[in-house]
Amino acid sequence: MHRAMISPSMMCAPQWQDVRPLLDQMLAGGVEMLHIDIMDGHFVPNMMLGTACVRELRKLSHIPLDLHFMVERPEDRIAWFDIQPGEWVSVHAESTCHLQRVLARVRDLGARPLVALNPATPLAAIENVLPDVDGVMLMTVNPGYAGQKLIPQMLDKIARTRRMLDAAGLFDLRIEVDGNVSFENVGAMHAAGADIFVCGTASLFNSQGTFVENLARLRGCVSNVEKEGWSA
Ligand code: S6P
Ligand code: MG
Repeated sequence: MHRAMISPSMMCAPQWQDVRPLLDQMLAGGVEMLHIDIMDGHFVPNMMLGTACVRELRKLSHIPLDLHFMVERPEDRIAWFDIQPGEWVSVHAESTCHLQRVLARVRDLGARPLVALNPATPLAAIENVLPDVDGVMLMTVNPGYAGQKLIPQMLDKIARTRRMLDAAGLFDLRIEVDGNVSFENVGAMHAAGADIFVCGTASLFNSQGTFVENLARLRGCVSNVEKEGWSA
């Protein structure tokens, strides 16, 4: 089991007018990356976040960005975002017929390519690009919105993905999960093999606690699984 990494979903952050204090709390809490949802209104029925926002976040923080492209023709759009070495970049298998080419371009930029899958897309769609990626990003809800419920069969999909990677000897590849990573779900997701957690309204930006409280609670949930295993 890889050590868990936390990727706060910035589209869920309530403090956009002045994001600096939140970024300071993220840095102090050891947040590993910042999840940026890029939606074009075509691949998904929603639009956000844009190039200006990405540029601004890079100026304000050195935490690596975790860019999630939910766009048609990512081969034409990726250049707009001036991807930096060390950033994580998810490209959906469903979004382009030139998937391998786009992932290779991300790698050429010194970034870390992840291949992303919608809930209904079978794992067979990615078997030929596994040598080209640093991990697999599994949507555990249908992409487009925050605040949705986990699609239950995604837990088994996480476990099947881990088995597929291990069977291919790709032990270092990570599995990112995105959608309803709640305090209740994160343990089962981690036990199934996920190790990068995109956290939005279900946990880090849940109004039951402050960001700092929610981050501590989330780290507690994952470290329990790492120490003691998981029992539902
Ligand atoms: C949704 C997007 C996600 C959301 C995240 C929200 O299409 O890709 O990254 O921001 O899933 O999290 P939550 O906790 O509200 O489900
Ligand atoms: Mg996302």
